[in-house]
Amino acid sequence: MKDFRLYVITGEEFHPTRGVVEVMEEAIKGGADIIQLRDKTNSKRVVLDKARKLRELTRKYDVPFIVNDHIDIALAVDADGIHLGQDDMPLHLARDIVGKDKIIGISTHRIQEAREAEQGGADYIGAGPIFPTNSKSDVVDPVTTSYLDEVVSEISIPFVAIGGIKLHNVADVVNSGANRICVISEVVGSEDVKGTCEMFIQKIGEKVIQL
Ligand code: 3NM
Repeated sequence: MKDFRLYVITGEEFHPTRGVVEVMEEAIKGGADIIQLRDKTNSKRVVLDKARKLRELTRKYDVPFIVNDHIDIALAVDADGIHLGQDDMPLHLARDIVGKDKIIGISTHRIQEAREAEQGGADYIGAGPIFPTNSKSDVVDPVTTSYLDEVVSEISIPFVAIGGIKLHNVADVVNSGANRICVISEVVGSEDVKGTCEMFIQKIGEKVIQL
């Protein structure tokens, strides 16, 4: 898969007066280099419609497009991949359905889940929530950057740090060895989506911050 640094997931509740395509386009212009449609509330028909529009947008900018949960929708719009949680369809079945060329990402919250995802052929894992977050309802307690230390030392596939990552704390995550950051609220809830992405990209590139 194409490498990435800033993974932005949709969170429409954080921008009630603006459309999802407009907000994600600003994110891409600011440097988001992979996009996920995550919609846990709307009907399949509504999610499909958004997926179509985001597929069109991401094609225009040549940015990979991932659909959360809905394998059928991902296939219908020819998304680049799917993202699954621990309670979703098992990885091997998902792989059988989507084939070897699609990206499959898995959320992990402890090292055993990360090992299983790697052994099962996931293309990347999410590692989180690093910090407290209000963007996910059934979220586990924060795993802190100590989980990133474990992932860095044991896991070889790409991992993306997620959960409560803000401009003010991203340095801690980067200094723990994360090269790829995943964000919802701090980006899509911002007054300046593009500028916020640019600042994230800059901070991800900074690595160890001198004290
Ligand atoms: N997954 P924000 S945390 C969608 O730990 C999601 O697997 C998580 O949103 C995990 O950047 C999370 O607003 C929410 O905290 C991330």
